[in-house]
Amino acid sequence: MDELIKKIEEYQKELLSFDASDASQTEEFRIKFLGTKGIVKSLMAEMKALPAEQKKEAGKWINSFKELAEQKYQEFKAKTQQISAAQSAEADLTLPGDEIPLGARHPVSLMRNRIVSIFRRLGFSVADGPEIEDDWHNFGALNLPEHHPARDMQDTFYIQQDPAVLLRTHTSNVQIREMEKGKLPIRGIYPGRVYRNETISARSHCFFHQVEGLYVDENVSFADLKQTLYFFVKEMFGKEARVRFRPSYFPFTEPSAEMDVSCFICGGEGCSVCKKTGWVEILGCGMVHPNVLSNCGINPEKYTGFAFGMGIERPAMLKYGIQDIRLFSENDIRFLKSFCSAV
Ligand code: 2U9
Repeated sequence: MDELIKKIEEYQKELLSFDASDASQTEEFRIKFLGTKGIVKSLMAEMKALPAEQKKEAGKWINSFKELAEQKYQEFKAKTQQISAAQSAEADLTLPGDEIPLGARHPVSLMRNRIVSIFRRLGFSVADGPEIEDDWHNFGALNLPEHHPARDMQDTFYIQQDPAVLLRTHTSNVQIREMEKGKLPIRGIYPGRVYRNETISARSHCFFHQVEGLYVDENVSFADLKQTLYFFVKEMFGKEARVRFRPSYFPFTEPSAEMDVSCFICGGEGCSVCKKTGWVEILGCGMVHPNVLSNCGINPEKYTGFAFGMGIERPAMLKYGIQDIRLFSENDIRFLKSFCSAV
């Protein structure tokens, strides 16, 4: 199975570097990738030899490779037809120009903008930081020392020459950098792209987007956290939305909780989105762990803070009825166009 996936990745590289500038190269591409003795057919044959429980996953990989090949083939066809039409029209300058396809705001951006604008109205300011990060700002400062078991849940991508350099697994590195500046109070909201070393499927990807928030000052309490999140939920999901907190554990907050909102599709009656529970989990939160404050040079005897974090793709998938997380990063204009009127 792993070998088959590796092979698909190699073929994908080859496919992406292929360029066809005339009809015969386009046909060469079709025969090589999509022909009866082509690569897609041979992958299908290889899949048949796999044990039954691996076939489904392998099928998904092959299908998305096939879709990519078909898309590329259509692109080459359109391009080479245009070139030959232009040549035969002998550059008639009176002909109308080529239409530039217009997309629309990406659903991840739509969702991020909505979340960020609600917190901005509460006085939170927006900040961003590096996606390529060091071990301390991504893990160490957040009370996740080396060999801490919670690191396994956030396995990431490292740079071979220097294992202290990695792709951030959350936007919390930005909060650490803000706190290190030593200017208090801090009331910020931190959207951005994050990475996890996970197998790509319809439900999870090796990168996704998050929004995290942080408020550090004297006398910040769990009541402030709850009131802030209540406001967020009412603005985001409407006045009738209800919330519930469940105790949880994160190394960087204590106490910690997860927050559910009454299902915004069925209103809590029970449907396929909330798996008949009436509730949808939307974020994790808690009071910033005193060790995290100390790690950033802030006196935990004097200051307290709350923090929260939420993914963007999942609520966007639920809200816009998107079935496969991979659609977000395929850059297919038909997908984007379906959000022309969305807000
Ligand atoms: C600092 C201190 C504390 C941020 C937090 C969560 C809980 C959380 C997940 C939601 C879905 C990540 O995208 S997800 O998988 N996040 O549950 N995040 S508390 O806590 C912080 C951050 C920074 C300095």
